[in-house]
Amino acid sequence: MSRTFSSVMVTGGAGFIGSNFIRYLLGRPDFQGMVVNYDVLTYAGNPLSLADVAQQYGDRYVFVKADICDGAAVRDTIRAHGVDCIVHFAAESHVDRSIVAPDEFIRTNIMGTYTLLQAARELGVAHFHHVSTDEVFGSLGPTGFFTEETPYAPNSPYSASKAASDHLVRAYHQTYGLPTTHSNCSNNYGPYHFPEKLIPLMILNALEGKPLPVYGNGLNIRDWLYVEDHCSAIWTIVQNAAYGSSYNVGGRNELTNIAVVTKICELIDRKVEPLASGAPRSSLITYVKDRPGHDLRYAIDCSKLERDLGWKPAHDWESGFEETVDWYLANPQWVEQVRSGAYKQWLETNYASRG
Ligand code: NAD
Ligand code: TDX
Repeated sequence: MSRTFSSVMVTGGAGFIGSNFIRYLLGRPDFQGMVVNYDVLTYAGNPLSLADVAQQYGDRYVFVKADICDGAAVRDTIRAHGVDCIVHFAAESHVDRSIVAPDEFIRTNIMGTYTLLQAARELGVAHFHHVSTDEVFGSLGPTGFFTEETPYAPNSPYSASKAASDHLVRAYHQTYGLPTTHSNCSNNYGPYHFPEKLIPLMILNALEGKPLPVYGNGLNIRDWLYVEDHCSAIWTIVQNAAYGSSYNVGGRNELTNIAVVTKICELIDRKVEPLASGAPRSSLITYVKDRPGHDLRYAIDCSKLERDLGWKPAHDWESGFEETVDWYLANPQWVEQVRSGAYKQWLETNYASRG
């Protein structure tokens, strides 16, 4: 079985993973349809991430600036563009922001997902894929992995709102027979990643000789996946997975945060001029106050996806980190654009209070 679609609506397509997914999808020979990028452009959305795609693909690519909580706009878009598949990325995605101000997470992640599901059901959209996170499963100790059977135990307002959205997707399949699939993925990294998240923040601060703020003791563990591998997993699931099924997606690349930051420092020391002091960039590492409720370890068992659908990641973390550093070095104009006044203010407030 391999499904085909004529019009895929990508919510949150101007964000980090959504923009990578649109680029991936339009570049695939097995997809000849159109892509509707539905995004309200919050601080995290950047149309510049897709400027070349808009030029290259002409009328196969449409951008609609609208909110997923606006049911009328969602319905108009589905009707106007004959949408037969929704791939739903749009979300508030930053754990630290959810701790400071949860409201927008509840609205977008829960009410927004509900609004999309309801519209998809009413208008008979053929497929709804929901993109979610491993953070819904909570925190692991030193051993074990999250599987698709792991009970939900979210610890932050972000992960709780994503858990609620996962449950709504499940309910719309079970109750109304909506043709859904859903995936829970580990931490992504790669091009177009907004520099509030660990890897791009460390790359940019290290380049500028600024402190590298590591939360707590730096021993928290994340399972890193190159963003293009997440995109290939999603497309594999959308085309082939049974309705109502869920899949875990991960890279089998478990690293402590301090190991990630140290590796980034080494890569940058190798690629650009040394700091004025002559010290290695790892000297910029600064331990700061921990994130409240900070999950110790995430690790994904993705054997179901490998076994059922034959998916495999194409990147290991060493090649992926290097490609990512190279991308940031090659794209200073993108970096300048995302560093708007509002973002600067977030950095000042968040890190000032961590001391
Ligand atoms: P992001 O913050 O970079 O992008 C989110 C996008 O959604 C932005 O373009 C933003 O403008 C848009 N958006 C936000 N609220 C909206 C609204 N109300 N209406 C329309 N558009 C809205 O996020 P990301 O890192 O690309 O994550 C995408 C999805 O993948 C999220 O659902 C996230 O939970 C999930 N996910 C992310 C990761 C990761 O490591 N980044 C890992 C697993 C799952
Ligand atoms: O400055 C920092 N210093 C630091 O030590 C930042 C921003 C983060 N960290 C730590 C916290 C985490 O242990 O690094 C780790 C990664 O942090 P984030 O990049 O904020 O990601 P995380 O909280 O793990 O969540 C990410 O992966 C899962 C995405 O933001 C989520 O959207 C996704 O669901």
